[in-house]
Amino acid sequence: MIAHTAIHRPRPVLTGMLAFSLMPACFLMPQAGAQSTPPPALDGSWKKQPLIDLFWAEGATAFDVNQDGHVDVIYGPYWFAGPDYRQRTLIYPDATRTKAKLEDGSEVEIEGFHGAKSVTNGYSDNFLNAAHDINGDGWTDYIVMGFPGKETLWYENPKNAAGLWKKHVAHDVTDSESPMFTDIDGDGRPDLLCMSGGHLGYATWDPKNPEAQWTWHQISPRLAFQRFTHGIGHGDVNGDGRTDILEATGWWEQPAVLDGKGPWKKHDADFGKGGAQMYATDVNGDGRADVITSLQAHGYGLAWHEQTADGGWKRHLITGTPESPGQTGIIFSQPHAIELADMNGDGLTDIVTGKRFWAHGKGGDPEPNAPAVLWWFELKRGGDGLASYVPHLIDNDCGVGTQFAVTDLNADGRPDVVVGNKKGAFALVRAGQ
Ligand SMILES: [Ca+2]
Ligand SMILES: [Ca+2]
Ligand SMILES: [Ca+2]
Ligand SMILES: [Ca+2]
Repeated sequence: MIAHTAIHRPRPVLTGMLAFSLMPACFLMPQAGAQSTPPPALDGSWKKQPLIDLFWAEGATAFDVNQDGHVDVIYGPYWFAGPDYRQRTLIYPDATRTKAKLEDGSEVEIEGFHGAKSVTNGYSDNFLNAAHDINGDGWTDYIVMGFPGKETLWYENPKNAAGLWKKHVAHDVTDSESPMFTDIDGDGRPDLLCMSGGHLGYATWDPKNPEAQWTWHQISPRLAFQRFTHGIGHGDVNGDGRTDILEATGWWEQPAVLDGKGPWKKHDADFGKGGAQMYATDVNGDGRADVITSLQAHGYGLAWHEQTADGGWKRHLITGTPESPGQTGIIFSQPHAIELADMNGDGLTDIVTGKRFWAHGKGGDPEPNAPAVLWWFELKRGGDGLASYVPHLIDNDCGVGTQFAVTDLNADGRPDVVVGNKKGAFALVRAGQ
């Protein structure tokens, strides 16, 4: 294994709004003209462990890479060995370097892509991650969805052998900003849900020939979908047992027979201007699937859309927009990554999301320098079709990228969170018993 040790370098100047974002929460006040609510003080219920402060990816994942019984964290070209994540080992080459200016005007070289540390905007080649044993050898492999419009790759777990992991191209044109890895066709294997060549669809691999490129199944006509299209998701919207596909302008109904002939039936709906990962799940317990999505990945608002008896949709705002505080009164911008998980073990599915840090740099999008919050929203059902969410702050200075992972890192039975973005990577572990 290739073990890396931390390299100490002079720190670049952290000026202006970045310095602001690093201030303790108690000093944070809303910026002039800003809408974001200042986050409350951290209550100690979560422990944050920064793993690296270099920008290599907008996502992260976690699985037991070396099969020692401890879940490991995977971020960009590295895996960090659990349970302390102090040893990092290379998966693919980490040769990218960028420059940052020091106070005296000199330049320093920084590992990775332009992000928080270089105070300059850039983009990585690794946007979203997933974990699955693709080749069926009993070892979990690492799936990398690259820059929007580029390849989806999978790196083959080397089963504790030394050296880089073998790279395989799964799908060459992965459009959409939130491709997902989930079972669409119901065969029990996850598929790559994305857009490609203007079509909505999914890619599957052949377990008998796992090294071959995956097969693309388009389910829509050629439309205006492109690499930077926002909002895509899945769930059984009509309760027929088959997974349907969601996007910002509606849902596509999976037919009874997947013969590849003709597009799936589209049902128009207004699920916002284009969010991130979208989910169909019954929020209020009335037996009908509802749709959870952010309304605009680079704007504001997290919402659930209640499916009414006539198949219509009623929007319930959970976090606010500049126009409305929403049910929780919590407002933050750039909800560009969303995961669902039962965070408190009560059997109801909660929402985890946060602010994408510097999606378009320190001057792009609304309030790029407001606190980089990470929240979970606890679902409460009131009966009679009522539902509401109770906000719980996880952290106020990590945010999200375009994907993150919710999984139990320390085997205490409670979900933890792994984040990768332009600030680096963080493990957020539920504290206490
Ligand atoms: Ca391990
Ligand atoms: Ca494998
Ligand atoms: Ca269905
Ligand atoms: Ca419902």
